[in-house]
Amino acid sequence: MAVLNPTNSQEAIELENKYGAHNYHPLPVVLSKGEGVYVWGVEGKKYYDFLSAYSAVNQGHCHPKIINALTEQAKTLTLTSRAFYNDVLGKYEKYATEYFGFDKLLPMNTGAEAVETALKICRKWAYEVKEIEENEAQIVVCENNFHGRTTTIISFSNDPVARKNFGPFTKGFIKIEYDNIQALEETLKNNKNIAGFLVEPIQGEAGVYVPSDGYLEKAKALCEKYNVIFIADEVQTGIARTGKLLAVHHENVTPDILILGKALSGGAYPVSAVLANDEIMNVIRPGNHGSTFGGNPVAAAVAIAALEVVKEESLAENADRLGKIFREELSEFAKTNDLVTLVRGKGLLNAIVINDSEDSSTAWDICIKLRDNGLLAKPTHGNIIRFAPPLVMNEEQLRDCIQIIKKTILEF
Ligand code: IF1
Repeated sequence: MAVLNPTNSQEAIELENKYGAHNYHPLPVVLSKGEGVYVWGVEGKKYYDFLSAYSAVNQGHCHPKIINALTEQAKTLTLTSRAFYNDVLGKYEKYATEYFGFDKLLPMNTGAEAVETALKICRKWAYEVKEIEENEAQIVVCENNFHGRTTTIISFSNDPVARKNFGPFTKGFIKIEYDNIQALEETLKNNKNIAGFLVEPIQGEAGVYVPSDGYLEKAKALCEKYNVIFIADEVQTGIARTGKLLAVHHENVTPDILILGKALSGGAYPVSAVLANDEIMNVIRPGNHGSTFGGNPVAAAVAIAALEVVKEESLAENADRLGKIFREELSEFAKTNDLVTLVRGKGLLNAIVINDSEDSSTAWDICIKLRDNGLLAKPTHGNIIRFAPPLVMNEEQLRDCIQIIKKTILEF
């Protein structure tokens, strides 16, 4: 019988199973507290968090500065809607546009909403600036992309589990192979109706696929050549996760439209954003787009604090340095162990590929054992385990985690 105030894992799991939609298959662990790189189970067991809520908690759990911004603003003014101005949104928009180097910011709440917003801006720009025939705009996306869960976004996904029985789908998207610059050039050369190219600088959910050096730079150059908008989805790779403020900065690429989410709030509140310069963003006029919570004072205050923490604590530099140690150590280990075939990633967005079939339970079983050994991670597709700790981790903690990972894999 489920109880209202669960005091142990079993009861908490039963409550979710009985009263919650089954749209996830969580690892069997029930968390009740988070601080920095640690989370605690409801029975008090302490874990290293090596998922960071899919890179939303880059600044560490419950960062004091971010929580203080959240609570102070929440006690003052939570929501006005955009029917009126408020005294925080403009400050946030100024701070964030200067922080990332764009003229304007359109505030939303979730990553998927920001992706949808970017698609709408791109299409409107295509009709009103590039003068593509109305309803003919095409946006190029990559195979094995992940950009969110809305009906339009899954329309251009090729993940059957994310798509099946959710049709009919939105038209106007062309899928090409990721990290294949010839495929992009062919598409842009042979089709006059291309409005934009939407790409993850590293494909996260697909299994942390890092594209070839120069791919993003060449893709941006092709977009310029064919007057196509380069849209970078940095919801997961942004905010210092890959060792630079943005993953596109590994190639000195400035996207025409930048999409942010997740760690834009440090995981304290749903905050996402679309940034662009005036010649693109000014196609949006009053009434074209909006959101009840988009740009609310709490989101604005939290995002300013979350972005300040990234700079004050040099999180990008820390992610770069610790990520190199992580990949070096685990690559060495992979040479001596036939269960781990390879390690890949950038900064503190990494993954190991397990030497077993896609449909084997080995990656999952390893994550269960990692949990027992005090570290939380979860497989992405099949036999790939993503490792993404909060960027506030220090070297001693990282080396402790590396030991836990090695010890656990050796137990198989
Ligand atoms: C789930 C992972 C999945 C994203 C990129 C947009 C969004 C995401 C690059 C949408 C969201 C989350 C969603 C969550 C699991 C996680 C995820 F890659 F991060 F691990 F699914 F692929 N662009 N990613 O990664 O942002 O609307 O969720 O705020 O849906 O299961 P959102």
